[in-house]
Amino acid sequence: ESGIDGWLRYAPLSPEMASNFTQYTSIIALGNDETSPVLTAAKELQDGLNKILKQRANLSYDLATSTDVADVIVVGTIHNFSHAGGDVGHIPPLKEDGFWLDRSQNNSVQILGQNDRGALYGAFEFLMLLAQGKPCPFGYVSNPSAPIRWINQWDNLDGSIERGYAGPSIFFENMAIQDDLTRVSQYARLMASVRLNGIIVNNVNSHHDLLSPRNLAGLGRVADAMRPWGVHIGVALFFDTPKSLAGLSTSDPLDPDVIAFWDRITAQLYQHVPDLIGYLIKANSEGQPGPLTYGRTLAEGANLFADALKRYGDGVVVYRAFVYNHHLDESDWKNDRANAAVEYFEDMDTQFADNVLIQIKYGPIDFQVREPVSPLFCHLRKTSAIIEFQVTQEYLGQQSHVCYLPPLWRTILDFDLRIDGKPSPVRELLSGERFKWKRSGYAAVVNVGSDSTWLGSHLAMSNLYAYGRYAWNPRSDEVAVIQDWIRLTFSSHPTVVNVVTGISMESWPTYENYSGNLGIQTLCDIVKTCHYGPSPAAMDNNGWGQWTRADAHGIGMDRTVATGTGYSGQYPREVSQIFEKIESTPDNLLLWFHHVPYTHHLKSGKTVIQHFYDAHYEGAANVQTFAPRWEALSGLIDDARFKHVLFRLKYQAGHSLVWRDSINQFYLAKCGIADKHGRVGHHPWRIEAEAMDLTGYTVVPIAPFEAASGSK
Ligand code: BDP
Repeated sequence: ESGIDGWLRYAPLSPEMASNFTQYTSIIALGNDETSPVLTAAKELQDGLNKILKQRANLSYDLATSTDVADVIVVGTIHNFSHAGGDVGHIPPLKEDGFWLDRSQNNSVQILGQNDRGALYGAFEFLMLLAQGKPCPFGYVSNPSAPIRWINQWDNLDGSIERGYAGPSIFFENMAIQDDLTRVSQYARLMASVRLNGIIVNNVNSHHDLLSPRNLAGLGRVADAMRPWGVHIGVALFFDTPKSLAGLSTSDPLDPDVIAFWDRITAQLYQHVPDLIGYLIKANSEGQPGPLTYGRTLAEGANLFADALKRYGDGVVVYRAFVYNHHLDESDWKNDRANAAVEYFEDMDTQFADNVLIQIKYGPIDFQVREPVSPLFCHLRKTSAIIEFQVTQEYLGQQSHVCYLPPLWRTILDFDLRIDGKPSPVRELLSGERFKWKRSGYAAVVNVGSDSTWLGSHLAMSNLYAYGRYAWNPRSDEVAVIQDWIRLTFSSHPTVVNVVTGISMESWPTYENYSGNLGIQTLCDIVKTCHYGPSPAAMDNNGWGQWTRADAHGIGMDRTVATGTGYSGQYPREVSQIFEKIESTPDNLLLWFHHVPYTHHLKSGKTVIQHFYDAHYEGAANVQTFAPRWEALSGLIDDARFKHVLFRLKYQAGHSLVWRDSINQFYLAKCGIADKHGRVGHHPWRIEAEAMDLTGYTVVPIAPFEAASGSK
C-alpha cells in the first residue's frame, strides 16, 4: 500500500460482513454530463461497490423505468429527482452543498444533493460508511457549517513547495503547469470526499509568470481536472505584476493602466476558468509589495481585484490579514508583532467591497504550537472572514513528528470571544451566523506533494481528512473523526483503532510538552527559517517579532494593557480582563501574555522553570512509547505502511530527546536554577556521540550549544 488512495482505499469487507448487505443491481445517475459531479458520484459508487462488496452494479440514467425497483441506488440533485417524478416533499431543507441520504424498505438508496456537489458528497458518505461496514442510514440530512471550505497550496511555478514536505508539486514544473494532471484529479477526489470545494493552487508568495498566456491555458486544464469532483480553483496573485509582467511604471491600485491591466487578466482567466473562485492576496507582508507601497490603503488594494472580478463572475478576493513589519525593533518593549493585524485592519471594516473576505491565521503570530485566537475576528462585522489553518506541519514537526491537529483547532473554534457581551464562539463567526455573512469559512495550507503519501507521512493524512470534517462541522468529535479515518485508512481491527487513536490523541499535547510550553511559542529555529528543531535562542534577537523575552530572571511577553504591549486590549472586555491578569490567565497561555520570573508559581503549584523541565521530560518520555505501541500493529496492517510509520516514530523518539535536552539546558544556563529532580545535563536514554566509535567523522563546535553534547 503506497498511500495514494488515502482514506479512499475501499478495502473489501470480510465475506461475513459483506453478506449483510443487499446486492445492488444498478446505480441510476440523474444526469450524464461528463463534467458533472453527479456522474462522478455514480462512477465512484460503481467502483466502491466493486471494491468493498465485490458487486458489479450497472449504470443507468432513467429514473422513470426504475422507481419501484428494489436494490437500486439513485444519485442526483433534489431538483432532477423531483423533475423525474420523484417525491421530495418529506426532505428537510438543504443548504448549498448539503445532501440527503435515505434507504427504503426494499433496500433502494437515495442520495440527493442540494446541488451536484451535494450529490457527490452524499455518495462518498454512503461509501465511507459502507467501507466501515455500516449501512446507509434512514432519512439522514447533512449540511455544511460554512460555504467556503478551501485549501491553499503554497506551490511555486518551478515545482518546489514552500513548507512542503512531500516532494515536488503536482501542479507545476519548470515555470509551467504540469502536462500530466492525473495526481491533480486524484487530489480533487480526496478533497471532495471530505467536502472541500475550492483550492488556491499556487503560493501566496506568487510570481507574475503565473499569468503568462501559456499558464492561463494551463490553469484552465487544472480547473477541468478538478471540476468533475466539484472542486473549483483560484489563484494567488503577485501585487506588482503590472510592473514586472506588463512593464507598467507602477502597480498603484488607483492607476487607470493598472486597473485596465487587472481587468484584462481577469477577463482572460475567466475564459479559461469560468468558475474561478477568486484571488488570494498576500501584500505588504514579509517583503511583498502591496497597496501601502503606493501610498494606498489595504482596502483600496483589495477593491482593485474585487472590482475586476465583479465584472466577469462570482469570484471573491481573499485578502490575507498577515500584514506585519518583519524588521521589528526588539529593544522597544512596546513593540509587538501580535498587534499588527488589528492595527492594520480595525478601521477598514466598512471599506472593503462586498466580494472581499479577510483571511486570518488562527493565532496572531504564525501557526505556533499554542496561540490565543486572533483578536482580529472581533473587529470585522461588515467584512466577512475566513480562518487559516495549517495542515502542513510547518512548526509542528514537519510530518516527521506525529501531531494530530483537531485538539489544537478546537481550542480556537470553541473559543468564545464575547463580542458585545454575547456568545461568540469562533465557529459561529465562521459559519456567518453571528454577523449574517453570506460567504465565509475555512482555508488550510495543505501543501501536498508528488510523494505517494501526499503529505510525506501516512499519519499526517489524518489532518487533511479531519480538516474537511471540521470545515463541514466544527463541532465534530476529534476521537470519532480519527477513528473513522483509521478504519478507512488502515483497518477496523480494535488493536489498530486503539493504538492509532491513542498515539494521535496524545500527539499534540506531547509535542507541546517537548517543544514550547505555557504559550511561549514553539521554540524552534526561526533564524535559518526552517522552523524545525529546537532553537530557543533564536526566539529572541530577531526582527520577526517572535520573541520570548527570556533573560536571566524571567521569561514571557508582557502583552497587557497596564504595563505591556497592549495586545490583550484588542479583545472584547470580558476576554481582555481574563488575559490582563496573571491570576485569570490559563497556565497554557501564561507566557504569551505575561513576563514572569522563572520562580513564578503556576496554578498547578509548580514554578515556571520546573514546569519546563518536567514537561520536556514527560513529553519526550511519552514519545518513547509510540514506536513500541505501533509495533503491536505488525501483521494487522500492510508491511509497507507499517514500516514507514515505524521508522518515523523511532526518528521522532530520538528527536524528542534532542528537543528535551536543548530546551532544558538552554534555560538552565539562562537562569541557573537547577531541576528539582536533578535530571538536566544527565540525558537519560541518550547515546552521546563521544561514546560512539565513529570513523570518517570530524568533531566540530555546534551552535546553538544546547543542541549538541558538550557543544560539540
Ligand atoms: C510563514 C511561512 C512562510 C509563509 C508565511 C505566510 O514561514 O513561508 O510565506 O508564513 O503565511 O509561516 O505568508
